[in-house]
Amino acid sequence: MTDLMHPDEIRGLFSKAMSDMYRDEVPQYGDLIDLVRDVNNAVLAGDPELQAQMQAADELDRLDVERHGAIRLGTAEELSLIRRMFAVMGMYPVGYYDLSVAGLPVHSTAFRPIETAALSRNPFRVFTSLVRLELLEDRDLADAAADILAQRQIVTSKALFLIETAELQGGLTKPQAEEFVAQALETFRWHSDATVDAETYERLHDAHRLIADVVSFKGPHINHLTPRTLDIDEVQRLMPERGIAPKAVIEGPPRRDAGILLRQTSFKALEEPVKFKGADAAGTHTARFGEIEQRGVALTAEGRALYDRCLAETRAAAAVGGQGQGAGDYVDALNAKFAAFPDDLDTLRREKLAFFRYRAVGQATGQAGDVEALIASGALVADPQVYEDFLPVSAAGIFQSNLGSDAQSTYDAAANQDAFEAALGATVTDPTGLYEKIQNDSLLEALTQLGQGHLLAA
Ligand code: OOG
Ligand code: NI
Repeated sequence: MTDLMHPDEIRGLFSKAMSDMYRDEVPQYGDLIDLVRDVNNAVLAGDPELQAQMQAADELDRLDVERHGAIRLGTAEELSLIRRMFAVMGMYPVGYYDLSVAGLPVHSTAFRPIETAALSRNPFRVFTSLVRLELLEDRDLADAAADILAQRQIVTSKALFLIETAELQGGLTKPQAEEFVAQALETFRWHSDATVDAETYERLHDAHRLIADVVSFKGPHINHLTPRTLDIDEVQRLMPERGIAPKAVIEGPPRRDAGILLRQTSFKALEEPVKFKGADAAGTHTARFGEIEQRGVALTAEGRALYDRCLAETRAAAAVGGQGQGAGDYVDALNAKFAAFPDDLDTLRREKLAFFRYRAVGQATGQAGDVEALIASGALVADPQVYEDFLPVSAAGIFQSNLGSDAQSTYDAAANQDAFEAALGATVTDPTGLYEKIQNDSLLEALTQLGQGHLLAA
């Protein structure tokens, strides 16, 4: 049997190749990476406790390579092909995000690794949206868009061959993996030659800017690549000094001592020159942007319900404020409404609002009365599990801020996870179940290691 490269290693090669390509395509991305690295180093240098905790939890190494990207696809065939491509790199569809409620004609999933070891190696994720042409009111335009999409092939024939090889062989050899990465990269490259004429582009654009972005080009160009920072407020503050103008408000929860879920902010990329079919003069299109994120602890279903409630109350309060409300007012409302959310890890754990991963350190003496006693003795440590997924309200805010404020539409639509999964050719995994399993498995292993098997029955 020939040696196959581990999918984690293929994903590492691929995320590096994507990062290099995006740095060439969008120079501001390179500036942002440098800024995020500076801020992360400063945070770790100023907080030895955090540094030690991340080191012990095996979370430090991944930080420097951690990125998420986003793509938008046109057809069911494309979505299922992309699923097979990402599977070669150990990335699987997790979660279903309905964005029609936010006036966007797409629904989405995130391809990402799911095992603890794979996540600590390189948690590369791609937020992947599928356009919902069925939501367009202009049926003629929807048909025309479908015809245009039916003509493109977003995966090179070599990449397709290697995907099939991986499926048959159970993986790829090193030379095959290297060729696969080079070929897969082609799918996500930016093409300034549009596949449509300027008039068709305008019609698509009028229906929705997202539709024009998906339908008018050869493939699903990667539209942003996001590094993870340990202090998003600091990066946001420093961005203008490096010539980058972020959106006014950070999406998601407020700044807290015990960070939860995900905070994100983005900046608009430049308008890019585009050559439409049959045109001499260049047109323009805004496709790509930049984004940063800060990740906190994953929440249980109860924690998530509390988060959703606090956020809904914030948005309602900000809406009452109405026109003329500034970013400062929104942040005040956010802080006020989230006061109801416990802000220390120990309470989040005891109240079962967040997910943790347990590890044994040292020895336990005798039989402990309960898990709390083991934690108090220092023999058992509970590390917060990083939230590895996305947030639909935040994602909608990121989409909107980069599409321009004129992109507000309303769709008379409901979530349709069944249709999404039929297009995908697979079911999406429920993220909450993944965190729960990691929590339970780690507790079992740690208690066994500490000779506290009697606590497992409890
Ligand atoms: C995806 C926007 C969502 C995020 O981080 O929530 C996203 C897109 O614009 O295609 O990337
Ligand atoms: Ni993003």
